[in-house]
Amino acid sequence: MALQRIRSLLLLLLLTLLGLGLVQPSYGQDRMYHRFLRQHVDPEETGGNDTYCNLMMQRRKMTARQCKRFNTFVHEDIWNIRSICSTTNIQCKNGKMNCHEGVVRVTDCRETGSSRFPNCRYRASASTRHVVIACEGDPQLPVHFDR
Ligand code: PAX
Repeated sequence: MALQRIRSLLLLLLLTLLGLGLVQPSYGQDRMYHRFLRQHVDPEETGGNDTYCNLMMQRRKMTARQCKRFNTFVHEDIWNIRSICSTTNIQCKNGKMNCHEGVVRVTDCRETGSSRFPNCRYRASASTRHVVIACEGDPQLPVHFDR
């Protein structure tokens, strides 16, 4: 009985702290990190051709509701990508100062003019280029592909 009361009080305390914003659930950041992984990280492939983009944009669920117009896949180990988060902070397109830049191997997939949902079609462009990503949390994790 006493144990049950303590449990209820602890639950109430946790809900109060959450309500006051004193305890931050890491769920949001975790969700964004996993979305970043799904949309932008493909260490296995070197990509580079239209077939790759057509397949990967579908496989990574960026053509389910509409054709995402532009998306970059980074062909580096996740640890290399995460290490970009520890470089100097620079300004993101939205003005926030949590962006970082690095040079990585990528495939940029751009929707073609004749592409029509649900038959999304892409043109690939493979390169090694500067990218800018936004990072958040502790540890710092990539959450957004800026440019
Ligand atoms: P996103 O949707 O813009 O951002 P994307 O990779 O799916 O990214 P929600 O909850 O959805 O609103 N965001 C940020 N979080 C933290 N810190 C900063 N600075 C920040 N800026 C944005 C994913 C989430 O990150 C949040 C943002 O609000 C989202 O959270 O690019 C359009 C898409 O093209 C990709 C990247 C974008 O999709 P645009 O036109 O807005 O710049 N993309 C773009 C790409 O893959 N490669 C590229 O080279 C470029 C230029």
